[in-house]
Amino acid sequence: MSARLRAVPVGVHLRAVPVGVRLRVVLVGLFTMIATTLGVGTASAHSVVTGSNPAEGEQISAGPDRVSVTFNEALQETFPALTVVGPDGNLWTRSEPSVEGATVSAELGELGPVGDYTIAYRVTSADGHPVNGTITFTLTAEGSGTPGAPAAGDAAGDAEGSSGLPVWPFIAVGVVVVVGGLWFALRKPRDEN
Ligand SMILES: [Cu+2]
Repeated sequence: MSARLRAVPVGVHLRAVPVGVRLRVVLVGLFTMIATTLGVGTASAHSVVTGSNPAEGEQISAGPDRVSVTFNEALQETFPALTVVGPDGNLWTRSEPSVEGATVSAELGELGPVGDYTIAYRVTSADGHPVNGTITFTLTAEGSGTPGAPAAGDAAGDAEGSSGLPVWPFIAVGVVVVVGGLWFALRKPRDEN
């Protein structure tokens, strides 16, 4: 029996495999591929935020002298961005940001209207990738500070996300593989005789 199967052409051999088995093989491949794709975002080790002052979600009654965001490892010192935009839409940071070790910081001080303030940061990871994001805190008591210029859109943002790799090519390849695999698994075996 097996000797006879080994003798027939490969194409016929494949068609001898039941559709259910072929479908299972395709599904296992599909899940492997999805897992691989999801792993792409975490494979490279970007610097990760470990804390900030003020902290995410913190309620404060007065601004600290400096606003800072700290990462898990020393940053590269090139082109840091760090802004605080108030509920009035104005900039409240009073200096350019500076990087010292794992921390990027800028002068802040007295704030203004009560409400949500958003810290926006962009730094260069130790591995050379840009990392950006936002942190929001709340001022609970009105300050007497003078705001800076109106924030022009997303001051520190608009760079690519924290993952340096675009994901869509992986998704496109995945769709092609899945559609091809399903077509192969589900097509009617042709009667050879
Ligand atoms: Cu990276």
